[in-house]
Amino acid sequence: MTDDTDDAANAVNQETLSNLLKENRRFPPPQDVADHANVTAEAYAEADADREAFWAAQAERLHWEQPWTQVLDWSEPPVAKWFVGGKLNAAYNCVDRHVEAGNGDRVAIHFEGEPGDSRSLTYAELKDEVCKAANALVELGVGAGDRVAVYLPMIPEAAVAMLACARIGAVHSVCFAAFSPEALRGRIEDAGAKLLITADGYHRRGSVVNLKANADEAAAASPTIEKVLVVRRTGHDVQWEQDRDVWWHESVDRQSTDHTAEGFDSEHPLYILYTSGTTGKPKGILHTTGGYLTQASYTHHAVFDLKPETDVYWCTADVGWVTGHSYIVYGPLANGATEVMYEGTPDTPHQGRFWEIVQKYKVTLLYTAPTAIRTFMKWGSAIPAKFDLSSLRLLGSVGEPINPEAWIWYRESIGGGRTPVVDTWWQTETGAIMISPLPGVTEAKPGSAMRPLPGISANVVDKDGNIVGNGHGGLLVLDKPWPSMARGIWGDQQRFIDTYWARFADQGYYFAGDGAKKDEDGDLWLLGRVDDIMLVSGHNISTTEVESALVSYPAVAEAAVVGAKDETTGQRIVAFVILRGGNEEHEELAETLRDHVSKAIGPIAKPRQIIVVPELPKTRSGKIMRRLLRDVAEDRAIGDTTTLADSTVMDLISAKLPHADED
Ligand code: 6R9
Repeated sequence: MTDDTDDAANAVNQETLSNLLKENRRFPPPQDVADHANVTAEAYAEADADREAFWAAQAERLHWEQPWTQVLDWSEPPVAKWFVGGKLNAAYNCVDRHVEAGNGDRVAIHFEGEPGDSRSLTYAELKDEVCKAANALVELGVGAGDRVAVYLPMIPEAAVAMLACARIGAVHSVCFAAFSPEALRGRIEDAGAKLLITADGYHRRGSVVNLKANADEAAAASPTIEKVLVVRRTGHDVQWEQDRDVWWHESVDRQSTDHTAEGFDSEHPLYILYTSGTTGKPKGILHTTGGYLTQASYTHHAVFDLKPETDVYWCTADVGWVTGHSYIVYGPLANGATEVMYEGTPDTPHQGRFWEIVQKYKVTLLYTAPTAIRTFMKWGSAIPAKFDLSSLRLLGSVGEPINPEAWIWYRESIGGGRTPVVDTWWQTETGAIMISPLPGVTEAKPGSAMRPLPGISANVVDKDGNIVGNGHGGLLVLDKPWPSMARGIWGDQQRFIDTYWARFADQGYYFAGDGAKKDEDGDLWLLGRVDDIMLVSGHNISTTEVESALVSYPAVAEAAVVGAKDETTGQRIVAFVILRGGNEEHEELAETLRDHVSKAIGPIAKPRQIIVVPELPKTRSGKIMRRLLRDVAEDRAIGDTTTLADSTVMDLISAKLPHADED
């Protein structure tokens, strides 16, 4: 076996996951946050006492055209029906009702373009835009149930287009503006979209991206597309299909600002969003209206502690990611928030761009991803220190496990050591946040998403579905239905069952595909995708724990580890690391890092090989694609890179290999 004599580790076998990393730092909520928190500790007990009554109370946050007759119908799992018989209009809830309540002058969106242009839309203006766009969609022949592909950059029209679809009951399918024509075409075909909404282009890293050219290529190969509605963003010359293309400013601007929002059934489809995971054909995750909007609104209120009158909220995600759907469009707008929307990248024209925006709009609530936080760590604390970030009162993280050291850096260097940090776990399939601290309640542990939110239930099980005890690792499952759960995979319900529900069919659990552990207090630590878990000498080791150990070494900003095939140990751990600014690669570095990991979590987790790289392969939502690193480590041809944000990264990494430390 191994030289690891730790009892817990010896008990580990292929059924559970090693629990190696220990973290003792604790951060109780600041008193002023606790004193005024939107949600207090009672919410957990209230929800436990009567889960359906709890969610029914949260649904009252919305305006219903017709009340529901049943909170939850779970008679045909895994397809839930929430707020059965109720009717509502998602766009009315996100826009009109705030105007009717007298808040029409409140800014909904502060838009900041990459070149520095900006504009602010009040709720009254947003309502007019959404109504005009809804009228334009109707004129273009779009009706309830039709699918509309949205291929737009981060401009307010993206939110307007989504809300206009919702307003008329059309189903939007947003595709990342960075996706290739072929990726867009495949999604249009799968959904059978009849309209494509796009833009001439957008600004990125100081240049203009010709989005229309990509849209044209996709549309030309998509027989279902009847019209292409084009927003003018950059003003550069574009190709024009006279019979097919329609300018947004010509079609939308002349419409009436009156549009009556009809109530749609609570289970009416709201959107499809494709998630590729790490492999395979993208899955069109289907979300419906009432339950989704209820949980998006409640979680945004609870987790970000939003005070709509005074807070300025900024979620840096792209609208093409589920985070943009739930926490740029539906959650914050349903709650009447004032939010920032930024078109560009964090380093254009300089590496302080995010902090300049926080300072300019006096952002109070910031929601970003670990990948961005680790990039900022790499660039160094001196950059944010040049800006006034004193407006910030809460920081959020989503997308990947946040390494404890990145959590601490975020709180210290961005939050001035005073802000709560909420690490929020959820998925495209869950629709909204599931596991997260509550900022006024939870004593946070850096790196832990802590507990399921009130009304949500999750657990950690072994491979047979037995619940593991505190101090043990295994597979994360969701064991009770929740309002914003996916209702299926568009056009492939069997795949929905096979992917998420078949594994623990006997128990009726939803299998999230993530590893997790419960610490001694029962708090949850996410350990990365199950597909990435490494098996070394009979021990299942999570990528997250080894990466977090590496990132806890001061010279390391970011790390990705993979298990590569090994004749003696099954797999050997190969680590790819990015150094923090000012640190150079040197001869002893690999040995130092190996020792550091060994001391931090144990000799079993020591990487065999350490490779310093300038960048890591990531998806458009910033997740590390370990599959590609495994190809490199096992010296194979590199697999499918179509969902990679920057296709040149793999060349940079491969170029580093001859110099790798091969001891
Ligand atoms: C919202 C979103 C879902 C997967 C999920 C998990 C990872 C997201 C996380 C996290 C650890 C967190 N993930 N948040 N892992 N801690 N706070 O990211 O949706 O793009 O569908 O990805 O992302 O692996 O299963 P999506």
